[in-house]
Amino acid sequence: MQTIDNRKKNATVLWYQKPAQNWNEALPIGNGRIGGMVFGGIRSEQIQVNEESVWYGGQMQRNNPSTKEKLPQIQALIKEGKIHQAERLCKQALGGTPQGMRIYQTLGDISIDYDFGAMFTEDRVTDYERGLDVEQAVAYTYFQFDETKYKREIFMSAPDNVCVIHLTASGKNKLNLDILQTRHHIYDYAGRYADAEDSIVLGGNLGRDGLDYAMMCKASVPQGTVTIIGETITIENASEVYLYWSAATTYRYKAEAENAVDMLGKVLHKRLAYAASQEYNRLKQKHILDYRLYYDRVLLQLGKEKTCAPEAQPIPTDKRLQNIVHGETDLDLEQLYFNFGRYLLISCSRPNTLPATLQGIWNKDIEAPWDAKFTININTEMNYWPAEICDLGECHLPLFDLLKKMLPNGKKTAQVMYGCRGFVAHHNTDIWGDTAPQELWIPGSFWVMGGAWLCTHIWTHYEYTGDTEFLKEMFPIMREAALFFLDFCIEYTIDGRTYLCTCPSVSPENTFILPNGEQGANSIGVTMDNQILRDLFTQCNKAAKILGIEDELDRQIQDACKRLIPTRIGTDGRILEWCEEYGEKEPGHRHISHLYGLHPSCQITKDGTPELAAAAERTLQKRLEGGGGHTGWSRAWIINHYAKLWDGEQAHQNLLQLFIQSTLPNLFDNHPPFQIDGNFGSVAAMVEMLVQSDENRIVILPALPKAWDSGNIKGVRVRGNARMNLEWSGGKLLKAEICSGCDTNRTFVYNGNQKELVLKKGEWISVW
Ligand code: FUC
Repeated sequence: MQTIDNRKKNATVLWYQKPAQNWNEALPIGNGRIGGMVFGGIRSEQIQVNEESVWYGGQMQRNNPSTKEKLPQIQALIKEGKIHQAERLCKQALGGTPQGMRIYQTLGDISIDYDFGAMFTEDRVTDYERGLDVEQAVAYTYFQFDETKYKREIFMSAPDNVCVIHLTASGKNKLNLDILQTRHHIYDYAGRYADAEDSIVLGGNLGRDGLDYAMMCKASVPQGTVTIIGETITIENASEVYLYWSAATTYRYKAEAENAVDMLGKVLHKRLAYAASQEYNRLKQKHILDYRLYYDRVLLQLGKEKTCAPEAQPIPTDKRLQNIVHGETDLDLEQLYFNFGRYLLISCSRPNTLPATLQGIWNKDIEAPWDAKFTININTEMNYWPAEICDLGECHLPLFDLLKKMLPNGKKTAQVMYGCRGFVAHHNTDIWGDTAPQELWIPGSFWVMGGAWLCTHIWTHYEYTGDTEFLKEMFPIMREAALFFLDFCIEYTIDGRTYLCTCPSVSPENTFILPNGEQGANSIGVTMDNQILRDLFTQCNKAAKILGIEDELDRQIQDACKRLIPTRIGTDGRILEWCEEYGEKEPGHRHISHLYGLHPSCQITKDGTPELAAAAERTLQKRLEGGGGHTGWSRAWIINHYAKLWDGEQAHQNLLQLFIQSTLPNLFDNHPPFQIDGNFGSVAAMVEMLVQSDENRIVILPALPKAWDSGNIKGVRVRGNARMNLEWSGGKLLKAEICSGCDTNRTFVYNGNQKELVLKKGEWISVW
């Protein structure tokens, strides 16, 4: 029998038998505020580090003053089908001024260089292993050189807001080390921290109107010596070393009477001194307990306890990923991927931190791909798909803080650019909550739905938590978002019926071909916009009812909702992406925006709207035939879509494809390059395969693939403020239990059967 420990290691530890050769092999740690990528080098340990607010430059005003004047002309040209002319004008009059917003940057690196003596060669090192235990949120490296066993443990504690590194060597006086901090040679000061004999500090400023930042490292040794030489902490003759590291910027800490450098130094010095005053095991246990408060809420077990040969050894993660490429089934790896995804969310998005960027908190570059911003035409939203269903609702909160920050900017953008009331945001935002368009990119930039889509997350959080106070606090933002569209939408007639439509808009980021051969992206009444608005408007109405604010504006929103173009099916049986049936330049386009209604929304359902569901299925098939799903996040969206279509086999096949095509050795999602949305999107999809809920019903095991014939999941959340446990075997449900956060009636569906149950607040009851 394979031991339980081996199976547990398979499902909860990412581990490798050689140091990371590049960043995509390094292992991520983080506490929401600070993050790091651990390489596990032998002679030199490198930890690439981030701090969430290291964004270049200050807040800008980028609203284009010419938009208002040119908008009617752009809209008229689009209505007349003169897309080429309209798009030229869009580029001139709709772009942000300046074109781009602020960017998230790497903070730098910590290096720990071991001096093993002049005769050291790596080929004499044995028993090397490095890993990341996602159940404990601790990274480790072990190896042996000559007779000495070396060990490192690294974690990023949220309660103490520090990175803690514990280095040991089994022999006496074996640890002789140099520790250095760097930032791509672009820092203003570095050296010994004036008030300490054992700490180094590095800092500078982040550009025009930018924040100040600093990072500090402190060393402590029970025996041996710590000296600072220049910028380096040097340690001699130790057998145990504790390093404490942290970073901060003036985003959260404001300098008042004193200068920023002194202020940040004091903040960090105090933080590190407090961490160092605590006994290591206590610090570590505190970190683990805090982390597990989130992590332990959900447990997924796929497959039965496996039996295999007694000599069976666990296999390193990178090799197991390769085995999937060669057609092996590895349910433990699927479980590990699920656990790792939850680990990532807890490690990069916590209450009172900034939300997860395109790379979570982990970015090695000064100029990162897509600036490591918040791209809100799918990516940021996808980052938060697992939050509620995996009972990590608190991890969702940073997104709402960002929305609050966007609100005043978005009201200004609405008014200055479009002459509209309400709140608008385009397809990106940054640390300052910028809402003006990003770049002059025809298929992406001129899209006014970013704020609206984010606002649907307010409703989602409410649905899963039943938190009326939260809804009340956030409701004004939803209403402002809706209000914008009451002013912005124009009338457009299709087949004799007049609808309210967004214009200009794009179906992110696709390009159509008109019957005359002209290509374009900007259009009117795009399907995704109608679907997002249908959600936003109905959610505003529902919230108004709950909060007792059913006023005139609420009625106007209700009327506007009735005048949106319904989701329609084209002559080839697919969902129409635009309001007319156009040709597509890229049939396998990565965005599948017109299936927003299927997922993340519940407007299209298998049982409620079977014709639309069948059309959605044909849409997916065509996208896949055209090469769709080629980016990690696109594949993750497809898995969710198939889950919603109750097609477990397709969902699972696409999950495997994600492992094969879009997963890096450290299990990070590969766009390429690394982008974290695919990790989060597919974790969400794995739950959607097992349980789905909307306001009408809860569907149990809707998309169970044959490969998952047995298993259980505990603690997942469903809409209506409830949590569930499920167990199945041989593809059949054994047990389903639910505990609701309120007294209510719910409908359950399993395998075509329906059941209505009365639920009592706080009581677990058996459903099947
Ligand atoms: C959207 C996507 C790209 C990428 C970028 C960050 O523009 O179309 O694939 O994910 O965001």
